Amino acid sequence: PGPVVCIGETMAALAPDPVAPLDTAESLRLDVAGAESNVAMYLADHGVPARWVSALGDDPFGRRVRQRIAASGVDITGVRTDPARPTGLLVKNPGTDATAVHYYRTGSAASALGPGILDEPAVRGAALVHLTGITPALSPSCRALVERALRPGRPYAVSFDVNHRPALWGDEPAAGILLPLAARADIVLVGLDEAQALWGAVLPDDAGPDAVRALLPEPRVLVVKDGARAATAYVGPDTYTVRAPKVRVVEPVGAGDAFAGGFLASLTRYDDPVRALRLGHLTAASALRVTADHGPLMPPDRTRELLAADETVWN
Ligand code: KDG
Repeated sequence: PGPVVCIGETMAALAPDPVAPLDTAESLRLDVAGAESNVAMYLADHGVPARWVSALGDDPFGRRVRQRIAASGVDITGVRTDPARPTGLLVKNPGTDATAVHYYRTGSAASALGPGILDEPAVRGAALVHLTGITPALSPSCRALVERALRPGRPYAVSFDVNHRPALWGDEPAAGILLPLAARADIVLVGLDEAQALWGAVLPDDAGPDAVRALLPEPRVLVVKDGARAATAYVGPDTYTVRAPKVRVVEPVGAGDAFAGGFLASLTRYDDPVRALRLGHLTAASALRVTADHGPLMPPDRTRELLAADETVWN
């Protein structure tokens, strides 16, 4: 089979180091951030051929992003350089409860991507195309790209992580745009709290994973992640739930992408859904243990041991 092709924007990311609010921080750490390239990196970590397709500015941040993602073993031959537009930037502002994210990405190189990218050789051979709900919020051309990738009769399967980023949508009704897009994907990943916040108006109060499946019956595979508790996979008529292992959380950003990387890596090897959920959880733990979006996987023999172990040893 062809590679998994992850399409979406990746930015330079700045975060206070040591952790402090931006008001008082004296130094910032430079990293990269992008949901889809995070998934590509975790896929590559698991030995699954992964390609990241996007656009970057002809600038130092763009070169930094390129180098970082290529160094992770991801094929970046499908990444364009746009000399007319900059690479996007994300700045993290740690607060007492949560970290606020500030975007400087309007008019970025990636925001000018459009449906034409799907005709590029980098996408044509894909077995699976991975997209997120971030891309349709970036620009009309990016939304058209996602719409076209999900067209009926497409030559690849599509996985779609809902990834609702309220800061990107402003007054636009994200709920009504993301639901029909998700409904057309083959594999959908969504957080339970994310689904409740986004689709609360059409979900029952205290909706659980089953209510989310009732809202999204179309995708062959739907994964509803209930934070630190569990994740449930609906595969056709069958349901599988796997508890999450206990993890000492350093910073949660990137964990959803890591989960997707582990889950999809397992699915591409035709593993059963329980094993795929387990690899999702174990990969998420790698992101939870670090401040960056991407953290190192545990040693392969430890992963094998935990995948084979009874769930009770996880907690
Ligand atoms: O999933 C983590 C992402 O939120 C982060 O890497 C940045 O892609 C990003 C975005 O658009 O918020």
